[in-house]
Amino acid sequence: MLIKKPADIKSSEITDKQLYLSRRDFLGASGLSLGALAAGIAAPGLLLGSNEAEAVAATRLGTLRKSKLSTGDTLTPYKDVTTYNNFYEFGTDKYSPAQLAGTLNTRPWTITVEGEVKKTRTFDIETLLKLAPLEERIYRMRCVEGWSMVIPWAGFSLSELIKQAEPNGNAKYLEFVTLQDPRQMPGQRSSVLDWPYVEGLRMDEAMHPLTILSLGLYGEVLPNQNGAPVRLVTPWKYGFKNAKSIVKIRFTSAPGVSSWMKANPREYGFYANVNPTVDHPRWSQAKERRIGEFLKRDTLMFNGYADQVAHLYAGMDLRKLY
Ligand SMILES: Nc1nc2c(c(=O)[nH]1)N[C@H]1C(S)=C(S)[C@@H](COP(=O)(O)O)O[C@H]1N2
Ligand SMILES: [Mo]
Repeated sequence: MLIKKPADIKSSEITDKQLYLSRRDFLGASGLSLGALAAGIAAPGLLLGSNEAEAVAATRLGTLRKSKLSTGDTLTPYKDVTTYNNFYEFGTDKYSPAQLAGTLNTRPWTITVEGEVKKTRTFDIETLLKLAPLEERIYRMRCVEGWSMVIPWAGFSLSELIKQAEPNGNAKYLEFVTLQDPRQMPGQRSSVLDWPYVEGLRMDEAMHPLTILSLGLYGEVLPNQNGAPVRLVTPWKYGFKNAKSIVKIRFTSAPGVSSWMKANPREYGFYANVNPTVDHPRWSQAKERRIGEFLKRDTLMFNGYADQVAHLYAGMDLRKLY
C-alpha cells in the first residue's frame, strides 16, 4: 500500500494545522532521528530519496516542546505566513520579501550582547540554537496595518538569553538591532527607514514568559523573509516590535528610539501594545482581518493576552504611552 505519509509532504504544501500537527506527530512517533533522515535511511513507508531527505533534515528543527502559552486558534496557512510579509529591508510591499530575501546569508551569524552587561559577549547561531530547548509557541500576531495571523513559532524564552548575558543594575531596557548590509538587503539602498532597524523593550517585557527569540516556524528553521536566522516575537504588541534578523542586543538604562519612532513619532510609540481603543492616525485598531478569513473580527486588548500582561502596565495611561 502506498500511502503518502505526512513526513513526505514538503512544507510548501502544508496548508493547515491538522496536517502540520499530524506530520509532527508522525515524526515523533516513528522515532526517526534527523540523522537517520540525513543519511537517507528509509523507514517502511518513508519514501524519500537521499537528496530530498537531506533537504528536509537541513531545515527541520527536531522535536519541539509544546507550551501552555500556545493559542488554540486555527493556524494561518504556511503559504500566507511566508509570502505576505513586512520586511522593509527587502522592499515595502508585502510580496517582495519572499521574492528577494534569498540574498540574505544566514551563516555564519552572530548576536552581540553589549551595553549594561557584565561583559560584552557574542553568541553564534549554533550556540543560540542549543541555548535552551526549543518550544513550539502558537501565537496570535497583529500588524498595526489591521491584519493578523496565527503562527506556530519555534523558539525559547528571551529570558534564557538575558540570564546568560548577565545585565548589570543599570540595565532597564533592551534594544534589538537588525543586520545592516545593503548588499544583502536591497531595501536598505533606499532611505524609507533609518537603518539599521531598531526596536526596544522594557526589561520586564523582555523577561515576560510570552516573549521569545524565534528561530523557526511550522517546525522548520525560519524562512529568510520571516527574519532568519533569529528574530523577536512579542505577541501582545504590534508586529513592528518584532525585529527580524537580529545581530545585536543592547542593554540600556533609558528607552531607545526605534526606527519607527524616528520615522513618525506621532504614529509609533515605544510600547506599541495592541489596543483596540487607541487608533493609529491612519488605521482604526478596533477590528482586524485574520488572513484567510472573510469577515473582520474584533481586536482584543493586548491581542488577547491581557490576563498575562496587563499587570505590566498598571497605572500607565495607555492613550499617552501608546
Ligand atoms: N528588520 C525588520 N523587522 C521587522 C520589520 C521590518 O521591516 N524590518 N517589519 C515588522 C512588521 S511591521 C511586522 S508586521 C512583522 C512581520 O513579521 P512576519 O513577516 O514574520 O509576519 O515584522 C516586523 N519586523
Ligand atoms: Mo506590521
